[in-house]
Amino acid sequence: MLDGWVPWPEEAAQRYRAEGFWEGRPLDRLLRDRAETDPERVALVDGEGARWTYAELDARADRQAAGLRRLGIAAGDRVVVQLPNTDAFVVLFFALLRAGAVPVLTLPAHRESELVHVAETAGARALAIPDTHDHFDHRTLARAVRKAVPSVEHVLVAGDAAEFTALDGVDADPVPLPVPDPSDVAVLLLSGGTTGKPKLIPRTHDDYAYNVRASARICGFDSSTVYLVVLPTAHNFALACPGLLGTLLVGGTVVLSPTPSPEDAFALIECERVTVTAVVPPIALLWLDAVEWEEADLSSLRLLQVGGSKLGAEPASRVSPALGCALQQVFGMAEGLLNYTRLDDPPELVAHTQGRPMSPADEIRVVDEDGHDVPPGATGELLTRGPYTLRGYYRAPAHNARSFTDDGYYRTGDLVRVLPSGHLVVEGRAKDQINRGGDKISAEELENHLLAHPAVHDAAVVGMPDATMGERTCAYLVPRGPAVPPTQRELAAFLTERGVAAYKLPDRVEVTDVFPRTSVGKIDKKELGRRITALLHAEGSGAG
Ligand code: OOB
Repeated sequence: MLDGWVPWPEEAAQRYRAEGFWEGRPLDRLLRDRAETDPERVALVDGEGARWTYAELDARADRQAAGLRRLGIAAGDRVVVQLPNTDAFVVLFFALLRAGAVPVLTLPAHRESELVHVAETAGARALAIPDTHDHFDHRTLARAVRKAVPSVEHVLVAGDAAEFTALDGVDADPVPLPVPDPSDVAVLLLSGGTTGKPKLIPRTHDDYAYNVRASARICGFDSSTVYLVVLPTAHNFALACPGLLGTLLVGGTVVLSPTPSPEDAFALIECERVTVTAVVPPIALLWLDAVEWEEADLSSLRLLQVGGSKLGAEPASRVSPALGCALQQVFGMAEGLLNYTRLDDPPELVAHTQGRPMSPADEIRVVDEDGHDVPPGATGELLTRGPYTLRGYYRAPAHNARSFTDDGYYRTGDLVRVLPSGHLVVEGRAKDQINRGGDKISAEELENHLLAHPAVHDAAVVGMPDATMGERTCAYLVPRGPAVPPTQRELAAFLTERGVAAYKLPDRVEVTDVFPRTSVGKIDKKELGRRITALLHAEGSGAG
């Protein structure tokens, strides 16, 4: 058993097994099963049109698993994976599971600040990267991570490996490998974070396999499903809701899009006859516009899943007419709980709600600031526990004490109300996080970086309304003494130098002499939010 994570209490675990939510099978079996029943079907197509059958994908994963073991990667070792939407990701993911190692999934956009923290927290043995991606050399990043985190012995590179190990070369004749305990951690996902640094989310074989299986059922996935991966493969939504894994589970075909741009995605939808894909709202909005000028044939598309941040009812109602497919709203989180609008829900519910819990075993509560249940239909913070929702972050006892109730409910930080049908409407957020079109930014994490700037005395990061992204990031600064406050451009350069991911750079910087304070002396972020919203309105931009 991996140490440092919080398993479900034995009583709950027994119930989840007895009721069939947990099947006691390792996660990699979903690929093996299909390789046995449908070896010649196409499992995977990449952005360049290269194709792999189930048998080929399965064999590649076996050979790489054996190679990883030969390298010295042992059962229980954590391996930080930062790969874009390529076959290398899919092969490595299954190879690591088969080697008994635990993939730690990071986004291609993450930089030194995030990767060092993640590798350190995970005590990672290895790091897997592309050579370059999106005009960035990940080998330079790997050198910095290795220097800062000595436990990282191996750097595995997809492409030109320089002084590191080429992933392509990590192959060996398959060897029998020990079967992992299905109740143990299979994968560590990254949380959006609300405090200093991102947290790691342990997902077990049992719980993640259930996540995938139940999602695939609700979303009507079957062997005719052709799923386009548009979001990063490492994101829970694209990976397992039902995503890439849900498609492989049912013997469908996964198509990898290198980017979410309408040019790339629409061409692949037409060419591969894609039936379903998942996007965040800003991409949905972009696609709704792009169908006006892009000529592609999207007639194969049956379902567009939208989630990650709130989709407005107006754009929601435009999806079906414009794209000729059904819409599904998905309100999910890497921590677990998934809410889906159902394929047979009336259009009203699909346009106006963020879905209802996936599992009959999901327990939800909506509470006020004192932790008391609100009356039915009233807005409050969503708490949840269930067969695929974590009971604690990895190696984070102090944070866990705040993020969970004594009886194991996860405090989502999301403000919701529940309709009589059981559907949830997301009304806002109680957590100190900015949701920039699905990308989550911890205000505290960014503030800590800003406070390191010599000309910054104090910093407060708030969201500002934005028509496309839902919200963007505004950094309020109090300059240090007579120092000239940094401009937005200078700050961007400073934060980039510190290894902060580009999506976290403030979209706007406002300078003030003093911060408004609450009655207990905390920075009044609600007031700062009101100020920036008023300013945007005065300027005639923003919320739209
Ligand atoms: C997904 O996962 P994360 O871990 O990046 O972010 C989770 C948070 C939620 O707590 C909520 O604040 C927000 O993202 N969120 C939504 C939403 N979907 C997620 N807020 C409003 N409306 C929605 N539909 O974002 C994620 C994971 C799996 C499936 C889908 C999304």
